[in-house]
Amino acid sequence: MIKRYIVFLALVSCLFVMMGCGGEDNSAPADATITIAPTEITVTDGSLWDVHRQPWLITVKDPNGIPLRGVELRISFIWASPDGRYDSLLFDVDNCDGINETPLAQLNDENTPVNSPMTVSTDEDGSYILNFDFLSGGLDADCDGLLDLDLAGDPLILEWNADIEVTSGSVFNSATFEVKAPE
Ligand SMILES: [Ca+2]
Ligand SMILES: [Ca+2]
Repeated sequence: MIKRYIVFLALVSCLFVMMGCGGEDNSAPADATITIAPTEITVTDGSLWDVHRQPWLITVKDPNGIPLRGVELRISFIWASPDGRYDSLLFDVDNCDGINETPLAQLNDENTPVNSPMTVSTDEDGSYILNFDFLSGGLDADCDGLLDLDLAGDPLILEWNADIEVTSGSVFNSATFEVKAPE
């Protein structure tokens, strides 16, 4: 008798866990809105290449503008490493020791690097701050501390772009990010 009671309790608590914490229940409702701030960033960088950080504020609200907390977000960025597609796209910008370890872009949960796509939850304000690291500037592959030049004598500057994509259930939004050389 006692055993059955324990089993029953275990079953009930499993149900509650599934209802309260189970995967899809934490997705944004279909009528919610995801905002990403800023909506667009263009970095113009002609200095020696380096890694920089850009925070993005992601917020989920219901149709009445009420922030939704505990909503699960899937954040992805195509150039973020490692994601299995661009593992070879690493750069040796730190000390020119011949070991490439800096990705073109990196998603971080606070200060912890996380693979793309990453899954996080909104806080009590319905928000999540993504720490996004990116590489910009001009190449110095020969490690002389000066911008490397192409055959025409122009500096070789990184230029790339992609969208930060945020999904929760059927709700989606994106923000554009671009790195370019000065005109
Ligand atoms: Ca290195
Ligand atoms: Ca150089």
